[in-house]
Amino acid sequence: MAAKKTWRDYALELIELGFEDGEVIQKTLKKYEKNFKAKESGARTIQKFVRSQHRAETSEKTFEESVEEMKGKIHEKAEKEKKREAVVMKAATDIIIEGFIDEIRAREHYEPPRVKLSTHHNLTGVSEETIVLMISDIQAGTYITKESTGGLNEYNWEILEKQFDVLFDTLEEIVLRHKLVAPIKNLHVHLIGDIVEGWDIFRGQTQNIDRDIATQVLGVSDLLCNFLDRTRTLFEKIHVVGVPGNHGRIGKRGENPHYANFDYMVYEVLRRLLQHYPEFTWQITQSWWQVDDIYGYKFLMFHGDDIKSWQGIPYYGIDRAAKNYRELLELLDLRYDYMEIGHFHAPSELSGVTVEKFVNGSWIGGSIHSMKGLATANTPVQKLFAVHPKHGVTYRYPIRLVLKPDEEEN
Ligand SMILES: [Mn+2]
Repeated sequence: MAAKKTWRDYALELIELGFEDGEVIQKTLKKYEKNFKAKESGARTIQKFVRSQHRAETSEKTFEESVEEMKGKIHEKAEKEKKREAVVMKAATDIIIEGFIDEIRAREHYEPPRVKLSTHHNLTGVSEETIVLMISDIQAGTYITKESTGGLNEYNWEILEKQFDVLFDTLEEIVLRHKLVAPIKNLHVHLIGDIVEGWDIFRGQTQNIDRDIATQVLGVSDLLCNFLDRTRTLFEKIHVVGVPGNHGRIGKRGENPHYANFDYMVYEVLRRLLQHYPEFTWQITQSWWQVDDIYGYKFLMFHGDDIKSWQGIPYYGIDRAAKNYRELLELLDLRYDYMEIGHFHAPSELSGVTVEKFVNGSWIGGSIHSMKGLATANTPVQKLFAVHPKHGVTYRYPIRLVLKPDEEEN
């Protein structure tokens, strides 16, 4: 029995007999209509089949011929693209060149503006500057031996006396140098607390001091008085501002008012010792904070012992204190530009959105507490900076209170 013919076989027969495509589709569909679910999809299936037959007939090219043909097409396309790019480049270059030519033609009679000479090009018009010296964390009376620290640090009253000479000599050198460039007449001394070491701030402190509290107060007042007296050779006016620290407090923390403080006594003694010199002006009150105004720039200062540290690092606390004080002082319509603190013995300058913060160093360097407890010690440093009427704080110097070997011998 012959195999049953499919619609494909029928369609092929019709193609062979020379029927047109349309007729093949019509006839095949009509004959096999029942076998296709929908008429339309059946017609499409037959049409696809008929076309595939035609393609098989016509695509008689060899593989190699087809490759060659394709190569030609690709080359042709690439050539076209290259030409197009060249045309775009040329057009764009022409536009730029034409633009230059037009601009140059339009400026044939251009005259440059007259140059205005800045006063800064010669030094006759230079503004004066004011020097600020931060003094804090002297902790006068501190006694640290080389032996007890394994040679890491040494501190005593004789070293303190020599440090005052180093401070003055360095101040003099910096100021004389800058006076060659700009007039400098005013010094502002910012006393930021912990001038004395105290004697009952922490347990066992009496074993780490070489002067009792009365001699600390009077002795360091003498040294500061002598230092301030010498600054009269460099400056016409000296403004002294003072805030107390935590080492000079009397009694336990919070037991007495914050102004019951030996630092405050030192400031009062200084004011009395120097009261007959007209060069000095004093800003000493019972407040724990002060704002000094220099050319309209406001310098807020307080000691900093209320600032919290996290893992021994106070910088987040300093930042927060700066923002909080900004808000607090709005009660007095007072906006400050710079903040100065001591207490942390880690000299640094911290920038901020609006306020720059200066943290002073100490005089004693590494204490037994910092070295044994935190394995850290900072070089003894006090900060000096200049204030310019137009630019605010400009140059700044760390004054290192380190004795050279020959100074130690004397
Ligand atoms: Mn302190």
